[in-house]
Amino acid sequence: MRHRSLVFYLLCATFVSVLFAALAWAGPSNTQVFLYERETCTNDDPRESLTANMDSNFPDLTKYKYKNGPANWNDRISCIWVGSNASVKVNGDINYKGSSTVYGPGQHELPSTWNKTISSFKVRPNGYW
Ligand SMILES: [Ca+2]
Repeated sequence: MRHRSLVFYLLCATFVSVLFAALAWAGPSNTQVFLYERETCTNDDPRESLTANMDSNFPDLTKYKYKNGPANWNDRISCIWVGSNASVKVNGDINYKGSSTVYGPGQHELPSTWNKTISSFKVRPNGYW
């Protein structure tokens, strides 16, 4: 029984590892946007990215905790992966103020002018703006 339990736990551990690897590599659905701290639209920990759904509004990223700790998502986003039917409008300041730009479908490693400056954003259908 003891041996059987060990095999069972090893199989479970393998399954969970594969599942996490698959989740880490999966991109957003057609109507989602993933926003990453890293410059390459990747993460090791799901808490290192934000998921935003179609028609969602994020007026103040200071209110979204980063990794459930004291830090937040304000001025932290470096890469944006937009689903094929979505677009995202980002602003440099909270409440959709400051300069803005729109990113359509695909992966966007943010240029220096936008890297770690986003403080608010909205998700809408591609072509909305
Ligand atoms: Ca900002």
